[in-house]
Amino acid sequence: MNTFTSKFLPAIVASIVCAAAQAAPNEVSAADEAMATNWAEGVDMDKDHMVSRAEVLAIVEKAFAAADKNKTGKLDMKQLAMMLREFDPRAAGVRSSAAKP
Ligand SMILES: [Ca+2]
Repeated sequence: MNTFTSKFLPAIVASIVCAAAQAAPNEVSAADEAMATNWAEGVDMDKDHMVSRAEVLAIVEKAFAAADKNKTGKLDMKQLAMMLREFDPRAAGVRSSAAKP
């Protein structure tokens, strides 16, 4: 696991599941499942109806690259906030723009 993955992946995964976990941490509602299905639509590149680690990492890398406007390989807090917002369905709509093919 590279530095980018080890530093950002846990925060991004937490961001993705945060909205659902706030209401009922041990249950997945139909709305939560619909949100995940909608988000996965742009992430599931091989269309096997599963989201692999590689597919998630590809989306994270794409979102990082989009947020790193000055191409330094690092994000300041504003850039990081913009990137994380891409994964928060409450802020960016049900489907993340980072997840769009
Ligand atoms: Ca897949």
